[in-house]
Amino acid sequence: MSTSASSKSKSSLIPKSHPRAKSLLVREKLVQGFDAGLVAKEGLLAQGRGEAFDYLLGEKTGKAARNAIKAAAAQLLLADYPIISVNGNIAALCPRQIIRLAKQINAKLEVNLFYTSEKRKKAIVKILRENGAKEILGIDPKKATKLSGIDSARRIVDKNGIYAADVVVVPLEDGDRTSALRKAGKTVITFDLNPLSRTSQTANITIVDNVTRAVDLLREQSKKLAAKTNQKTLQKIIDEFNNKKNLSENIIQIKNNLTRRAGIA
Ligand code: PTJ
Repeated sequence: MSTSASSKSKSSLIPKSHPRAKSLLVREKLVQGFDAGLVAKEGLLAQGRGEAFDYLLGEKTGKAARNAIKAAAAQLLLADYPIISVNGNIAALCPRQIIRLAKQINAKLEVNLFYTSEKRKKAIVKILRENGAKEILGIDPKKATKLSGIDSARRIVDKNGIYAADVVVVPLEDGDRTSALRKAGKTVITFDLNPLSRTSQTANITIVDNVTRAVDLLREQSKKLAAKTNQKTLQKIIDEFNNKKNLSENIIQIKNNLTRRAGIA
């Protein structure tokens, strides 16, 4: 990724020994992604919101998130035509990981932006290609069509991509499209650190975890299940998963962390 000298030097200003080095380095990825034209200004704010929830969750993948990852892996393995939607934040934070996930589950990638701009789309396509993506949907105007029930630019989808998909992965999403996708009969899987967001509450499967941790975990889980699980067992994993219950468990995890930190447990 081409980055400005200033953001490069800022990464090198974070000492490895800093107690919050990991989180600060992820933040720098976003800043570098912004400088490289991948991330919308609003994407920086979204990251800040995510960081706050990650802090409350303990900055690790909890049990509830692991269960959601397992259900998502089963759902993706049973999908006929899965698509992963890529926005600016994903392109900046984990381009290689998202491409590896797509390969593992045989899914296609579609660039779909909320704050749409041709220039940013081109930068995102470039970074995906540099990281090994062969086929990228959502960039050919001749293949564009509209998803009904949504007013934002996210309504423009690829006829051969999200429009045709049965399962759609929408990381860091806004609630409107999740709801429109559900109404269009699609199964929606999201990554969202905020268990209270409309997206989290509307998706079929919400992975309440940082994409920088969870994308690789989802790929590993998909590989594991693909190797030794039959269709009936995969369906059982999905049937036993309850998104509302899983979100409650994440909220309880936050509550327990806060109680412990307050010294009242
Ligand atoms: O690139 P674009 O134009 O498509 O725009 C992308 C953003 C992210 C700006 C857009 O989708 C947006 O405005 O999203 P929201 O409504 O701010 O929602 C983002 C959600 O993702 C919030 O609930 C955050 O808590 C959550 N989030 C932020 N960073 C992460 C995250 N979830 C998982 N991992 C993260 N790293």
